[in-house]
Amino acid sequence: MTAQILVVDDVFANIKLLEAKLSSEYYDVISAKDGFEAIAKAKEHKPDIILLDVMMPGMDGFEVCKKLKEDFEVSHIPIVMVTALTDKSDRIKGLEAGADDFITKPINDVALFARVKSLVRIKMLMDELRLRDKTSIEMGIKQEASNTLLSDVSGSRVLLIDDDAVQGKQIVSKLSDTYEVEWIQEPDDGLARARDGNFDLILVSTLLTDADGLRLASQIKSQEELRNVPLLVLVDDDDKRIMLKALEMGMNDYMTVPVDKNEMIVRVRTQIRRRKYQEALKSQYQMSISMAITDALTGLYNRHYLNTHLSNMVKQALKNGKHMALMMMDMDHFKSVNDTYGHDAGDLVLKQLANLIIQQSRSSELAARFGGEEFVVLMPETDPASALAAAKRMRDIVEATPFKINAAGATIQKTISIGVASLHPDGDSAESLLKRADEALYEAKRSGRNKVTVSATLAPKGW
Ligand code: GH3
Ligand code: MG
Ligand code: MG
Repeated sequence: MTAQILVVDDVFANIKLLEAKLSSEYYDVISAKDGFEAIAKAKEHKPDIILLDVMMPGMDGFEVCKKLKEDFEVSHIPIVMVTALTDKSDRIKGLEAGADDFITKPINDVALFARVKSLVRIKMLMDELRLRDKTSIEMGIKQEASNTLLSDVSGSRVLLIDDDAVQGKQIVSKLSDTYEVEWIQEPDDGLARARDGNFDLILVSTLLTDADGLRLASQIKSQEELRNVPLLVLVDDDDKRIMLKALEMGMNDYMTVPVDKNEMIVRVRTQIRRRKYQEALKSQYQMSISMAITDALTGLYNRHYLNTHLSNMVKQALKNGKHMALMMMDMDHFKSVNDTYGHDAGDLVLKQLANLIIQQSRSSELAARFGGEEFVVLMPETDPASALAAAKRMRDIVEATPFKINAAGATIQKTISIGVASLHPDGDSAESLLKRADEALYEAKRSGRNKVTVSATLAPKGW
């Protein structure tokens, strides 16, 4: 996943510092030295995130933020305000101006990367949702874009697990204006409640007296039905080790206690919005089933939808200077399933393969049945190396999965061949991208099957 970040600061040394930090994590950085330049560059480059200094001469960060949020062209770009550590009123003003998150100077790397990563992820889902809306509107199966409504998350359900009576009460009071909060003081009850309560977000303290909060958080996160429920942990301000560990363990973000009210509101909001976008993508898919754009046997998108959406995705990626990739896969010796076990067994195998593909794909990816036993996955914002890794994972999973061939539960082993192609920044198109993937797939078959091959012609830098 690659992302472009606009860094705005009037002090050149600060820009350089952030540029060095962010580049080391492979973000693409552009910069602006004042508010006017920031607005101009935001409109020109449409970055994925803006890191905005508050204190700047001429136009301060609040005013820049407000102007950007009022401008339809750029209002969807998440803004992180870089504020002074001491000044709480900055955060209130930032919130009023529409900021999506805050970080304080001097900048702590863990905080910086956590915020940027969360926001890049949500931006990516949002972009894909907007694109699918566009495709659906073009295909005449939808009247207007719906996702603008999703930014309102008030009334969402939050579960707080914290045994500290004073701290818990403060957090509940800070969040209750906006969210419906349930507070569990007994950590032992936390897991069961998390499972049953249908929450939009879960907050777990890592400062529990008699229990290991991080372990509890990780137990919650590992429940299949809670996998997509955002989980934030409360950590001690000085405990960098726990912050890092929490993020490594897959928690969505952390907040340091005592928690600033405004910071908490935005951070909770960001995570709930991410979940809502994921759900919107899912429900769009559900809707698509009744719209004749999915394939009847497998339930995946059909070739017609794929073609329309691919062409939009390619245009968007070229316009924004983004990576994108696709994989085309085909089951090896599928005909022999039909010949040996009958056509119904073949159908059953195809359905199971489609389910595997869905399970393996991320919410922003789009899986389609391209033809008979051929499938395509579109991967927005995916660089060539990640696309190759995803294809290899898919190949491995298929090889390791027994496919049922009848109701009695008899199974067979199958493999797939995959061709991967990545978008080239100049002169590429949906047609040529598909063609290269198809050629790579052919090569994978020719070289013995159960293989992943990357398209050689027009391979972008990095191969
Ligand atoms: P290869 O490894 O070269 O891909 O060999 P293969 O046997 O998988 O490929 P081939 O293209 O020779 O055969 C594909 C077969 O898939 C032929 C066709 O009858 C069958 N097929 C296509 N669509 C369906 C379907 O919806 N259901 C079933 N059961 N079979 C299908
Ligand atoms: Mg085949
Ligand atoms: Mg085939």
